[in-house]
Amino acid sequence: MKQKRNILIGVLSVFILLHKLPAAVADDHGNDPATATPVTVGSVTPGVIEIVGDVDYFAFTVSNTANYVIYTRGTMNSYGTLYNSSYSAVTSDFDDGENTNFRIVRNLTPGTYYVEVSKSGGFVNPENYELRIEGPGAGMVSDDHGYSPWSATTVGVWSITSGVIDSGDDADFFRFTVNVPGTHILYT
Ligand SMILES: [Ca+2]
Ligand SMILES: [Ca+2]
Ligand SMILES: [Ca+2]
Repeated sequence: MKQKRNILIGVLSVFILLHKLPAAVADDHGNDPATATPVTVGSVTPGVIEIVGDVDYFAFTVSNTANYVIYTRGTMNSYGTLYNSSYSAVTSDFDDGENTNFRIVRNLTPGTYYVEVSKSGGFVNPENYELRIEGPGAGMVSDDHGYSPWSATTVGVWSITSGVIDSGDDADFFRFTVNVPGTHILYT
C-alpha cells in the first residue's frame, strides 16, 4: 500500500514538474532589425540573453549629426554591432566598455540605426544587460561621473573634483568652459 502511494506521489511530481516547464523560452527583444525594439537616445533598456545564440535588436533614430555613445552595463560579456538604415554593419565592439561590456562611439548622421546585442564567449546561463544610448542633450550619468561627453560633470576652472573609478575600465568625463585664453593645467 505504502509502495503504491509512493509511486502515485512520484507520478504526480513528474506531472507537476512537466507542467511547470515553459513550452519555449520567451525572448525579450527581436532577433532581427524588422523586430527590433524601438528605443530613444537617452534611454536605458534592460535585456536578457536567454538562450545560446540569442541576439537582441534595438532601433533608434538620430536627428542631429553628432557623436553617439552606445554601450551596455552589467556583468554580462556583451558584443555589440551597429547597423545603418539599410542594415549594413557600421561597426562592432566587444570590450571597450566597463569590464567586458561593449562600447561604441560613432559620428552618426540623421537616420534610423539598429543595435544588435549578443553575448561574447560561451553561453552558460541566461544573463542580463542594460543597453544605453547617449547623444546630444541625452546623457545619462552611470556612476559618480558620466561615461561620455554627453553626461560629463561640469567643473570650473580652479576647481578640485573627486572621483572614483567604480569598475574595471570605468571612465569619468568632465566638462569645463574657458573664458580667459591662457594655459590651463589639468591633473589628478
Ligand atoms: Ca533576449
Ligand atoms: Ca532576441
Ligand atoms: Ca566613476
